[in-house]
Amino acid sequence: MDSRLEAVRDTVLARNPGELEFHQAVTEVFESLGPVHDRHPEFLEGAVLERLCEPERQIIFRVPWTDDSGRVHVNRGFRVEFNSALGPYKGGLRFHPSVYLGIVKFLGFEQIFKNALTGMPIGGGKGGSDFDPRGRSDAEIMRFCQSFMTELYRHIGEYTDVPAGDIGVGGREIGYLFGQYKRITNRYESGVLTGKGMSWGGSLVRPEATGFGTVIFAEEMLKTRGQSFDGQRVVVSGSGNVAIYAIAKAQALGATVVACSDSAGYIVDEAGIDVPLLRQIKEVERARLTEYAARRGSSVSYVAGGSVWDVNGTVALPCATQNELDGDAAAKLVSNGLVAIAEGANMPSTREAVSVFQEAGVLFGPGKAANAGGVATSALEMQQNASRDSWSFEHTEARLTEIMVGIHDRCAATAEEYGAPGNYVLGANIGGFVKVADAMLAQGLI
Ligand code: NDP
Ligand code: 2IT
Repeated sequence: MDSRLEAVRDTVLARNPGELEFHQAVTEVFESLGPVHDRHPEFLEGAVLERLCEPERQIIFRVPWTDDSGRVHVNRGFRVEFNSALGPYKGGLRFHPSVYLGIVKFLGFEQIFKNALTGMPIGGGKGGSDFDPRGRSDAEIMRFCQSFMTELYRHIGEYTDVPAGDIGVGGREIGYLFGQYKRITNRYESGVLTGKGMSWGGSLVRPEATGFGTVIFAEEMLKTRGQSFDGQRVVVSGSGNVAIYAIAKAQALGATVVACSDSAGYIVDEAGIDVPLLRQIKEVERARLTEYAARRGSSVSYVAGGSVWDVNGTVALPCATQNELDGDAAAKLVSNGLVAIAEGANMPSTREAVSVFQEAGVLFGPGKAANAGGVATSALEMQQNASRDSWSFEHTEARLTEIMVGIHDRCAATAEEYGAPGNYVLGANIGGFVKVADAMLAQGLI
């Protein structure tokens, strides 16, 4: 790392002790930015990096709620409003027991650059709670969401901060959160949340957008080597929102997706994952992958525990969570013939894994570029809300495709411009950073 940047990075790490995922995300971005600072000394003079790493505002709050038996629980809620240089803070809410400030900050930090890359007018933020939704009834989820919003509502708004979903937060949760926001404020402010239901301000294609977008990005990478998804053997991790629609899109483009996972294990289905069955089990019944294996019959194997990355494939799409793919897993994938990997999840590959892929010449699409289709379609939802309009599936999907191809091309062109052709990590980090840094300088010392 460039020594000027290393000094700033060391200060950031010392000021944010114990936040390991945030340290990792900051280090990874800083490693790309040396050449930018050679060309743009004004970024150093304006202390852009120091300001960028300090969130504009961090909110931590108590979320008390009662379960169905009347027992009281107290969780912690977070919203980190990281950077508003390009637009209102924008980013999801994650409900998962692992959530703490370091995770919310890594996600919020990544979101700044991701949102810049989309070309849409959105700043970066993230939030969530250490609440564990697993096994909770609808009524418990509703009471939790209502309590969460009873504090959050005063910090958000269509021109201020626009949350959406992430792990553990989907259409059901956004519905309860929106209802409580509307009730408290007495405003039908559609643009305050995205990921809404189709009959009340949601956008077609938003549920599919992250997974579809990740595959569109990967297809563009493959094209640079004269290849495509057609005929590829694909391994996916996760089986939630992002994974399901990544699987659907990859198969629509002619690939066979042979495996996917949840936090308990993975399935191998050599005939290709049955997407309608997977959706029924995960989206409707909220059941586990063991159920998929049980219903699909003897052609499918379920492996409890273990790593889905033991399954060989030519394309890998990690769509579960951070640091789910380490250096050893990367080496195994490479030795099994991997050609390309695109990150549907945020920071699923460890830094060692990224090095393994890059050194092996595997096409590597980092999350902040490859999974930007979700937030980009959230911005399209905001656009529809602002004009009180709703677009067709075809039109919205065409916009998503155009945005993903644009992100791919900008990353590729930026990597080339900085003398590292094919390095999408460098392209995404520099491309996102320069846009935000220019806006921050223009807006003065704030
Ligand atoms: P979901 O809650 O719908 O699904 C999450 C999936 O990942 C589940 O299969 C879950 O398994 C698995 N998973 C979660 N945590 C772990 C863990 N610690 N270890 C192993 N598996 C785990 O979330 P999404 O699909 O929305 O999000 C997946 C990833 O994509 C996240 O990294 C998220 O930040 C990112 N992302 C999401 C976007 C969106 O629009 N939703 C946009 C861009 C990125 P289990 O059910 O067993 O917990
Ligand atoms: O990580 C992400 O980009 C998301 N969870 C989606 C954020 C959004 O505002 O749609």
